[in-house]
Amino acid sequence: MTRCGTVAIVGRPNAGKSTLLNALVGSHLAIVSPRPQSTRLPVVGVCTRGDTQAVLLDTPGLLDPGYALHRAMLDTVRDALTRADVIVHLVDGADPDPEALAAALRNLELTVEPDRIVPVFTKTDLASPPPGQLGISAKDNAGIDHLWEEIRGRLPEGEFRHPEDDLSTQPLRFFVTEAIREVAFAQLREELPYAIHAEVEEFRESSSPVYIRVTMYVERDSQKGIVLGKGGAQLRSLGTAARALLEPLIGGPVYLDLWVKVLKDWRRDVAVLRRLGFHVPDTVA
Ligand SMILES: Nc1nc2c(ncn2[C@@H]2O[C@H](COP(=O)(O)OP(=O)(O)OP(=O)(O)O)[C@@H](O)[C@H]2O)c(=O)[nH]1
Ligand SMILES: [Mg+2]
Repeated sequence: MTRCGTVAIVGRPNAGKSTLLNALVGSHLAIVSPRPQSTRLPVVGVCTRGDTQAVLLDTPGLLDPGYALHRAMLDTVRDALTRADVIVHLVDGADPDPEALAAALRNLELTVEPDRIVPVFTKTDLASPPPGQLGISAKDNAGIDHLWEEIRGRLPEGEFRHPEDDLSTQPLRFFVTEAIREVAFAQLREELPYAIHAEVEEFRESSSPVYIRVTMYVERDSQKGIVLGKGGAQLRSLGTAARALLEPLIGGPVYLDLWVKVLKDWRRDVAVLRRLGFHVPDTVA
């Protein structure tokens, strides 16, 4: 009998959640950044090994919500915690906070059976886990197989929900916007990457090269100037890097047509966030 179920990957910002999803799926699906709070929407990865299929949910970091977008981010964590058969709680080896999940569950007023939770210490190439604790290093590819066995043992028996070679259930246009955010984290400084939201306006898969038009929203005029750069140089550099990430995913040449627009203070504006497709609850608990 095969096993199949949903696995939520949760933990504080920067714990290594997206890196683990990519390691399990074997593809660079989720954006990774040395800076915290890079994941905003859950990324779904499908990992099929032998008789077992795990639908992995990479979630935004557990944080105290500061503004409306944070409430939407935490709401996606709530949803993942509620749906998951198994919860992998990543504790950042470089900055451990083993109580983060318990605190988040209390704040969200959720209860979870303890045997659904697998606590995992990350970045063991930088620091050793406490005795008896499962540790992984995505950098050295250490402990991943052991973690997979822990996950597998907790998944219910059942048919696979997805074809064995599927890597995700999300549309390519989602990964287009994520690639743009990833290069924004790599190239733009300070607060600016956090102020960016990308939307695909047009996606012509039948044209050659594949034509993709994307609007990058920023919060202020001054930010628009920085994203464009002198003579448009910064925007071109973002486009070149994003294209390099996307072409392997799309499987061919891409023409990426990037535009920048101001959407004033969008991260704090509940009505705008909802229009952009974020689910913003009125309160978190
Ligand atoms: N040394 C080391 N660094 C790691 C490891 N796993 C992840 N990192 C780094 O830690 C940083 C954060 O990784 P992410 O995967 O983006 O973390 P996250 O938990 O998804 O972060 P948010 O989405 O912002 O909550 C990146 O710079 C990664 O390269 C590891 O095993 N060893
Ligand atoms: Mg992440």
